Amino acid sequence: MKKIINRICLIICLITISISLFIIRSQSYTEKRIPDLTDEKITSKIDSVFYENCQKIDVSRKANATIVMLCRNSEIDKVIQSMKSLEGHFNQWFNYPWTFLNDEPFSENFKQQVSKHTNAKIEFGLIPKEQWDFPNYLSKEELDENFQYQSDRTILYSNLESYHKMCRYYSGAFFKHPLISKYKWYWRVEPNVKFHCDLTYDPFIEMEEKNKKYGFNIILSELYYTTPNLFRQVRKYIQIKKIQVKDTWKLLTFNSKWTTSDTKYLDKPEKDEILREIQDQIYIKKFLELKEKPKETEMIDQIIRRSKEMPYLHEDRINLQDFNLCHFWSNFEIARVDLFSDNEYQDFFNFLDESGGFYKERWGDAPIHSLYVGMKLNLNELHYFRDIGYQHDIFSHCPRDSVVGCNCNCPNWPEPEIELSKCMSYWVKYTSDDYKDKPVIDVEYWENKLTKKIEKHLREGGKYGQNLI
Ligand SMILES: Nc1nc2c(ncn2[C@@H]2O[C@H](COP(=O)(O)OP(=O)(O)OP(=O)(O)O)[C@@H](O)[C@H]2O)c(=O)[nH]1
Ligand SMILES: [Mg+2]
Repeated sequence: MKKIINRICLIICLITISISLFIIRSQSYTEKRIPDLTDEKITSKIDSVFYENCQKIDVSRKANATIVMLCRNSEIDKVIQSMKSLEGHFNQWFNYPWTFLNDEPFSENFKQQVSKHTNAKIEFGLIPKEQWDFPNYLSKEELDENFQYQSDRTILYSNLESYHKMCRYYSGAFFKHPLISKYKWYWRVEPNVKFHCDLTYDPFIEMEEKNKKYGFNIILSELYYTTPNLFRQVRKYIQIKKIQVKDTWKLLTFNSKWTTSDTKYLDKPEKDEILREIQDQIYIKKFLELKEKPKETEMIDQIIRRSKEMPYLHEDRINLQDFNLCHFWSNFEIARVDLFSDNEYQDFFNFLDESGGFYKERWGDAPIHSLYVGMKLNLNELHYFRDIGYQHDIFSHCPRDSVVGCNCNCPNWPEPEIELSKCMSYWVKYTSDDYKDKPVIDVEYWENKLTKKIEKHLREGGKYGQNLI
């Protein structure tokens, strides 16, 4: 009996210790967690979530929209996975038609299988060969040589001809397909994606009402070596066509035009740094002009150090701008078909296509759509679907229910708002209500002002190089 009582005591003790440890751990976790972007309400006059939580479903109005998926017959299981997820969280209530596109005819099995997973209309489209394949004037040898070259440099997916074709098709032609061009809106979905929250309102109707044209879910940085020449081509296009870029452009670029000077101070984006540099240059000039140099060893050291410095080489800088590599991850898009199907986009695409970047490099449709959006749309025409929990591949955005979202069931997975936060933080910064572009620094004004100050300082016996700013 005593043995049994002892055992029971031991078990109770162990349970109590475990519970206490669990409470202590979770408390210290809560205490330790530093607030990050995911705790913030990202909301401004430019863009906010359409609704913060679940809504009463209203299907009284419908948009002219489709859910589009480009896929292969062999991907049927992954296609069904995506369908089940999107139907379960959204389309079972809204019944938007599905459109499947393929460069080969869909099999009967594929058609039968997918039709079991939606009550909505389904259409299956074959992609015309001339839109899928590279133009005839490019020989197989030339294409293979380029793919092999990229593959040798270990550029992701670059040895897959089909991947290049897919990116080129999504960049330049999917919206021309008659099964897509009849719609005003599309929601792009891929095989094997997951949705983590319910979407209880109609995103197309909301986009339409708020005059939005392009909706995204994840914004991240492109792999540099997939698109080394893309930005140069886009800038060339902007110059030739004299395009006035819209304000989304700043989200995707580093602009080095901080000053009124085209050539000086390019690597110094902050005002303090630019003024310091102006001051240093004036001191050096004055010092070198002296017939008899005083024993200012600091100045001599500075001049020697500068003469040895290697300037940073900005490989892609063109017209004082760099692509910051941020782009909307286009495997999720809710957008207007005519954004891409109109002549302006077609002209832009043809220009890029002729440069050969879809085979000489591995340009993705994501940076191409994004740079076009950057050129042509203002930030208030974009929408961040923050409330849509979405997983593709290794990235999964899932909102904290406490901030936004409806019935979210978030996986324990790295959150792009934190892990990939650089591009997202630009979005937050540029869309915030109190954001103002930095005023351009008038170099001539500061050169004159600091020259006078330095001359006075030196006349009064001051030291060379002393900071007067
Ligand atoms: N019909 C067809 N669809 C393709 C082909 N290549 C890719 N796709 C589809 O195009 C979309 C993007 O292709 P993925 O291979 O998933 O490209 P990704 O998303 O960049 O790469 P992952 O990170 O591997 O998913 C998917 O919907 C694919 O099913 C192809 O050769 N034929
Ligand atoms: Mg994919």
